[in-house]
Amino acid sequence: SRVLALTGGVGGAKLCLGLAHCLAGEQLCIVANTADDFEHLGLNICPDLDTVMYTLAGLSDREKGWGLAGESWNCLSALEAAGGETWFLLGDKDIATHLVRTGMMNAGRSLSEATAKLCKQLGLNVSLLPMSDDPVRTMVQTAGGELPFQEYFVRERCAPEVSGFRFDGLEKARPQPEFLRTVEDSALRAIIICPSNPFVSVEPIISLPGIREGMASSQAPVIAVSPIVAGMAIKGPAAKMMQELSMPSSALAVAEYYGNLLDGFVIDERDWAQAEAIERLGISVLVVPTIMNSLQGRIELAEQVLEFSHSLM
Ligand code: FO1
Ligand code: CA
Repeated sequence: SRVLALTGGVGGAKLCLGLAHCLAGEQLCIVANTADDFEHLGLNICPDLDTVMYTLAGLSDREKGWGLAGESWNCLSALEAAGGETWFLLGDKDIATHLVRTGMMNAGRSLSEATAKLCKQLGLNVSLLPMSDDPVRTMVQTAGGELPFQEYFVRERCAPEVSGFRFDGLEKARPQPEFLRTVEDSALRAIIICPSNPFVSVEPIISLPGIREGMASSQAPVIAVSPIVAGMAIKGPAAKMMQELSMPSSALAVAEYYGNLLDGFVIDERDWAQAEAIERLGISVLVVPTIMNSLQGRIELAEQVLEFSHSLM
């Protein structure tokens, strides 16, 4: 019996690491968002897959949460001197990942095959899957027009006011086959929505054809961990986006957004006062410390989420 975790980048990756410590490799299936992937300088770049992969391998940069620790930036400096685009920071070691993936995909292999190869090279034994092998691209709608996600996020530093999102390619994209099989697996133990951005990390994954339906009809409990604590996002623009979309930036608003997809919702102890209102939505609530600053914190939260899911079976 397996656990399925749906995740974006930095915040979600921390919980995935905790889950990987609590479960045997074959018991955990991690599915990462690929809607913030993009093609840049001829490379296929998959920020969320790489963030999860580097985090699980213990190689991620602690401070930034993305990229590799101990990185050097010689290529970026040379790129600048050569008049190339340098707004997206690519470290020398990270570039090797993009070269292997791009090479495989240009030779006709799928993103799943490239991801499996990269994970194997790092000695990972959990299954980390892209949500789809078909390209899906988040377009951020702003007053000044639509921006591809990385241009909004990195180049414009999330400054433009957001009015909505469009996931280019989503209707035609098929969920990754093992992902779909896992959602439909009658022996599935839990579906965990990691503390990632609900609008740009989780929404594309659960909107893939068949996934929302599969989650709703699964006998496995669906549990989300709130990415909003005390009105703020732990990382990234989730709280800013909620304000711009005229939603309160609260754990309750995240629970309302996911709605009846959820059986359980995990909120931080600082938000204990919202538990009652969330339970009135018909969603069970677990109140615990959710800030994962250490490996121990990540493992403890993962243990508590798994125990909670068991109680909801
Ligand atoms: N995030 C940034 O804020 N600035 C960057 O220059 C940047 C480069 C980068 C390179 C490789 C990679 O895997 C991730 C990178 N990220 C960078 C993070 C990335 O933009 C993610 O999409 C966000 O963390 C949101 O999930
Ligand atoms: Ca259910």
